[in-house]
Amino acid sequence: MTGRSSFLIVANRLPVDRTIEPDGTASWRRSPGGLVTAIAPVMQRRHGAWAGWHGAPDEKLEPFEQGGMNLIPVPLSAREVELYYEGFSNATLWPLYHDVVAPPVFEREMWEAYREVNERFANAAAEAAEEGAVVWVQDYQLQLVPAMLRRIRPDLRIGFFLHIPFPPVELFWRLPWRKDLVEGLLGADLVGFQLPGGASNFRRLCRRLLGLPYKGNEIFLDDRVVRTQAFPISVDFGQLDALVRDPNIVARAKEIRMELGDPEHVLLGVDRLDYTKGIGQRLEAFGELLKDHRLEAGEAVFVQIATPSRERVDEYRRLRDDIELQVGRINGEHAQLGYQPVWYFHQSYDHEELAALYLAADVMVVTPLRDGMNLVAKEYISCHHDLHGALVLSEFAGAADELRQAYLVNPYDVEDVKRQMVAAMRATPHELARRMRTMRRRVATYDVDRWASEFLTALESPASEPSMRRSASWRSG
Ligand code: ADQ
Repeated sequence: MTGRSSFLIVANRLPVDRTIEPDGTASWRRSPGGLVTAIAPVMQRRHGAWAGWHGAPDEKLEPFEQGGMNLIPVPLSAREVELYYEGFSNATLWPLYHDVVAPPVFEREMWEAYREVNERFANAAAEAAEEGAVVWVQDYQLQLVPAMLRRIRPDLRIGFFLHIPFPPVELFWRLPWRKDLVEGLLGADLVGFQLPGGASNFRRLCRRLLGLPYKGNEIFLDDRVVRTQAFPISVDFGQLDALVRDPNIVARAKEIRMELGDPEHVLLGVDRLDYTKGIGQRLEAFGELLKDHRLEAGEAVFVQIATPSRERVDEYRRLRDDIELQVGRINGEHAQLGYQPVWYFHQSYDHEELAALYLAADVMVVTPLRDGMNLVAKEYISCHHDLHGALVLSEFAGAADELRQAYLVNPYDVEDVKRQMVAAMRATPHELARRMRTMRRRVATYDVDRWASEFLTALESPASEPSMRRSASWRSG
């Protein structure tokens, strides 16, 4: 790669995966996912670059080009993967930001590694960005980068987007390094959140922790203004909508239903195997419906796809064992020859197979205990131009703010989950179509392109003058 870039993404991972061919040669493939798709056109227009870890520890790679993107690999040692990634990011911040649904680990060694790795990302970005470039930092693994980067390169326009929830002040307060993290984020010109609630939690925290005044969306520092705002992320509606019209996908969806024994109702869950996703809660509800005979044997099957995730973190290993035990119990108690109630897959799928599964499912069950947004819910909606299909959705998923016509549930209330699952299965085609139509309109309008362009437009538009500070009230917002 030659030269510096006027537009730079900084994320924990590069948007490519390495595949090894049968003859042993390595090649890179663009990883699936909305973020890359949404940002790729901007990258091409602006000679953009992306800095991130390439996925293998203890390996230094030179910058390279792939699919029109300039990629800048940031190296991580095996120890840093353990302490910065599995440790501080996924054993400290992840549970803390998700309402402490698992106990967060507070270890100084992990924090030190997090700080050092964030410094490395900031240096890589500082080197790659041209004068006055726009730099967009992604997610909880890199919250110190905005301030570190501003210190080296005050000329840059820096944006940050948090993909997970930002917790209430009372929870964040527990973090021994709370001040460092907040100051890290305040290095950005714009801090984006999934929901207005996250943005307001952050503003309140800045006032309580650092005594900073704010007004509306703006936080006033001595010499600058930091804007905070919600930008609910979305999916590539057009691409999914076109995909499920492909006759091959339609045929595959039919085939899937036949392979499941052609039951009246196919219920589906698709998640990373994560304790925030409420997989156990929805299986419990389904198991009880069979036990109570509100569902007869053969009437409904539950397909749970659980993508392997963070398998070296203790909490995730325990979760996998728990879920697999639970699936075994339900099937043990309720299966009959020719009827298996729960089909569980601990595997990843390509997006064609996933689309066929969405199309095949009558009821999509999304029951996280806390989730920043949840793209699976929006993907399911995008796949149902037939206006068939119901979404059972947790009130604690960010997506519930937009998808009000879903069958909303409190995942902690098993009776509520059971009731709504049954309501979704028994709804008339007219009722399903009414709900689906409204939800599709929402996702089609607010797709991932719109998310990216609204964020970048806000980042590049000027904020208020710091002198506004005088009129900012300590109680406002
Ligand atoms: P995640 O916690 O990973 O994302 P989610 O938003 O549901 O959760 O995204 C998961 C993605 O992985 C979806 O696009 C889904 O299709 C895909 N996926 C899941 N299982 C799969 C499988 N078995 N095979 C292939 N693909 C699979 C975090 C936050 C979310 C937020 C997103 C984006 O936790 O709240 O919505 O970032 O900001």
